[in-house]
Amino acid sequence: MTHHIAVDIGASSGRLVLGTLQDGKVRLKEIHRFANGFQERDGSCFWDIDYLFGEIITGLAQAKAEGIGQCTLGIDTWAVDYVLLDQAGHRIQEVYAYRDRRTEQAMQRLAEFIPPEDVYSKTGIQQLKFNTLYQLFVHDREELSRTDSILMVPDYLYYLLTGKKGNETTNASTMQLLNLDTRDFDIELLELLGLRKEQFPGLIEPGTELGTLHPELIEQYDLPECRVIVAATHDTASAVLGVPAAKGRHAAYLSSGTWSLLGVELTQPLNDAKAMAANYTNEWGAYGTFRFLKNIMGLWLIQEVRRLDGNRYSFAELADLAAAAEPFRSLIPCNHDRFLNPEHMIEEIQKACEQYGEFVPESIGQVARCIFDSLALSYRSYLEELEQLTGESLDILQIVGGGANNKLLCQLTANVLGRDVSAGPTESTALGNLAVQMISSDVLPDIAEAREVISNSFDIKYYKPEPMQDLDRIVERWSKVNKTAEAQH
Ligand code: ADP
Ligand code: LRH
Repeated sequence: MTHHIAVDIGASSGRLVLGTLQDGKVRLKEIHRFANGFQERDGSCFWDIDYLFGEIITGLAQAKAEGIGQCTLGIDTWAVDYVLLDQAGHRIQEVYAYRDRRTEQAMQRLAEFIPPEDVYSKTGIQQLKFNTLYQLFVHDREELSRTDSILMVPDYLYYLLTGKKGNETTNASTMQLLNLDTRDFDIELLELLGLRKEQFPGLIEPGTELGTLHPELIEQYDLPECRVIVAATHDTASAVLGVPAAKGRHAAYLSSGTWSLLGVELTQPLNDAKAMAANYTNEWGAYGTFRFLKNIMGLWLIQEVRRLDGNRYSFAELADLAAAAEPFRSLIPCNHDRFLNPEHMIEEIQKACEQYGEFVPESIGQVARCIFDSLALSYRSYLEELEQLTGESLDILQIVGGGANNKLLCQLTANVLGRDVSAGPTESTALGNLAVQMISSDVLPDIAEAREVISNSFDIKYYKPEPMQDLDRIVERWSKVNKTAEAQH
């Protein structure tokens, strides 16, 4: 039996998960879990990348202590953020977090040099002001000029572990710098940023065997001997690989964590004018796929509410408090930019309700309810849009990620969509990461088989839509709130 370890670091937490395949089922064991989050310093937002690396080492040492002498290893993290290395291979800067406010005007400023339509037809990537393209556009010129290598966060963690540099493709596509036709960096976009192609070590596909852990690390920290395999290093790419087989249904997925990523898997990009107008993305997937999806603000809203409330309640308790509050009393346009990184999320939600003529939630349960109701309504709008754009009717939404634990949100989603919802596995990202390792190690033949195995290995919950009498009126109110928000900003 081979052991495989997934390092999966999301914006809110990270874990090392041991995966093994036994009797046609994949078994998971969490070895180590740790908190993650960006810190604000002097008005800027940064990740603590050294802390994250330390937690990976702690987790690997724990695996060894639990008897894992040999394994394969893969890493995934959130997307778009990057690390600059100098010629000696040292980090030049602190790692900016994508919610940093320095890219506020970057999209408008870059549009003076290249029409957004051209960027979209080249890359197929949705316009988000924190895409690497915009972050690099506003990055300190002097730092960029002394940069030898530009790596994404997981590429950098791989480099620290193995000394090998590369730009893994699923995550590299979120830079908004890859050209769909050439399947390589777009030279015109690089020139606009004043960058040279040689500053990127080169694209590598998920499944590539990168090497082994530095022997000094193994010795110093007593780590297992790892064959290091390049996972689909963008967490959403791994999450979608880890979605269980849909067994004949026409399914969309919802990767529900800090973000809600709602979409379908395609084998060709869909970057026509309509997809651009709706701002859907075509992120590169493993095995020749594309994730045609929409970023929705997601559980970040409740994470912030919980934090500002002093972490008094667990997420499960917050869902219970929301369940006890009056439904659909306050609606917010939850995907509005104002919620990306407001000074104070609870006050921002209250202000939005006041501005859009909605009941202003006071208690934590009311605020949480407002978030979940609004998220469910946003899933409905985007699922309908997705059907229009792809021309495919979708009869089930497969929710994976931490949000699949939220029974209230899952049931609300089924009710508001009027369609079936499945929930789980919650660790689909680690599973997708492990699937690539298992395929690369010939333990599993391909991703179709991996998804069958995932589907047979976990207890997936199903939610049937319950009738909602006043749904039409609620949907109408929801679209009015969104239109008002758009008109005001
Ligand atoms: P990320 O990878 O982006 O850090 P996760 O996939 O780990 O996010 O999901 C974290 C989210 O899952 C939390 O913000 C929370 O809203 C939700 N969650 C986790 N456990 C529960 C639970 N028991 N009940 C309700 N929600 C939960
Ligand atoms: C989810 C995610 C998402 C990106 C965002 C930066 O963790 O990777 O796919 O858009 O973070």
